[in-house]
Amino acid sequence: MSETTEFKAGPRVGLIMGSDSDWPTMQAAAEALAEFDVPFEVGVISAHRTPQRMLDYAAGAADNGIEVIIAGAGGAAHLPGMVASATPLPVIGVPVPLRHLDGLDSLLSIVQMPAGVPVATVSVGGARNAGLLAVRILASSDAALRERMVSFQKGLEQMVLEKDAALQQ
Ligand code: RP5
Repeated sequence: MSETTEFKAGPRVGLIMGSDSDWPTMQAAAEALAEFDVPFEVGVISAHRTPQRMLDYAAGAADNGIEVIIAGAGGAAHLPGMVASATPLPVIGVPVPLRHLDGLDSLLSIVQMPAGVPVATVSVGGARNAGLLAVRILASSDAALRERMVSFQKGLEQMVLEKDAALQQ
């Protein structure tokens, strides 16, 4: 063993989805987390096809070091809400748009939670914002991550200013 033991951080965010068909939408959340070097795990967990696996995952997530869960699903999108019912962790729901109804079904399935069981729902297909929101939640108790979020926001501001400047020429 080397003199310095390399510390490898475990996943802080659980990024789960109801089907592998959700991945083309959900990978934007993975990319956002990777941009901030936030360690995360990815998994397919179906509320309807693997209900016990979903409950086991939700119940064990906090003890496994997960701090935020991002859950994406489409159609009768019960995964985020059911996961939120079985964990004390913050859950961010991503309505995945499917072929029918343009994702309105997914949105309403996720956003209309009963009082007492919150899910922070992002826009239809808004997986990037889900990743960024997870970063912000972690950053509330992580000064280094907060600093990175501040410079990310400055980057957004700079981008708009440059576009405006280009228009003025
Ligand atoms: C939902 O059913 C999944 O989240 C997915 O959006 C949708 C369709 O799943 P597949 O039939 O493509 O596996 O539970």
